[in-house]
Amino acid sequence: MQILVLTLFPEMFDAFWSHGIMRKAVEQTHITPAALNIRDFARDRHHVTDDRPYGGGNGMVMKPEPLAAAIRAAQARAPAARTILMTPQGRVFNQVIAREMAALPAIILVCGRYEGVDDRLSRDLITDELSIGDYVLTGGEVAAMAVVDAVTRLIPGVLGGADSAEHDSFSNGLLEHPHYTRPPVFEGAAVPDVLLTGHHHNIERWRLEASLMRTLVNRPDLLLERALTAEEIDILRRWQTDLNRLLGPPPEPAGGRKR
Ligand code: 4FV
Repeated sequence: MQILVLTLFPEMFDAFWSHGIMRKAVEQTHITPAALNIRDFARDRHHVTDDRPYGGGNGMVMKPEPLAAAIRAAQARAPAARTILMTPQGRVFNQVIAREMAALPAIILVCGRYEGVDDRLSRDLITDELSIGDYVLTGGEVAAMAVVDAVTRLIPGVLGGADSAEHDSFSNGLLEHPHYTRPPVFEGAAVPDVLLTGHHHNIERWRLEASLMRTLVNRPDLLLERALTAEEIDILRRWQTDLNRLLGPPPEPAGGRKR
């Protein structure tokens, strides 16, 4: 995958591309990344890339001309690319989007700074707007790195067999089960026995129950977004029975929905 990042701080990506799985992905040409400096596309003597906002208000806005020139240069280098603006106004990035993007031949990521970029850029140069979450960053670079990291590890061949993405959080729409490694007892806390049995079916069952419980407690919204498997319903029903035994049957909600 060709990855072009447009930013005022290309040096921020030097370290990002040259460590760990990102570095291996570059060396094995699973990704061919480059960071372009938007300031190089500002034609005026002082290479100005920002200006005061029309309508007044605090802060500065990124000027359209240098950004448009930078985007067109990037699109000329990667004609098949999706051009993605990192912005809090975008679609909230998640594992499903990451999986979709991992199949693309090329992406161009536009990193804003200041209060944001002139909105006229989104008209015909930007194909997608992505947000990494409902909070405001000082720049789009950290968001772009999060997207590149999550997408690159899903490109076939990037993650070796050992650390495949199959069992990822969210790969089945649930939070991941807990992980343990040696020592078997750490500061008095033992590893769950079943994990030491080598009994794969029982281990898979334990991991599914642990994922379900974690998701039920930490992210019940995720459970409402997906269909439950027969095995998951079986587990939840058993917990429901245990809870009913503990609490007694729930009072009949007036006209409530029965599963
Ligand atoms: C952001 C986000 C984000 C907004 C103004 C950069 C900042 C500044 N990008 N997901 N959340 N961007 O906060 O992607 O230009």
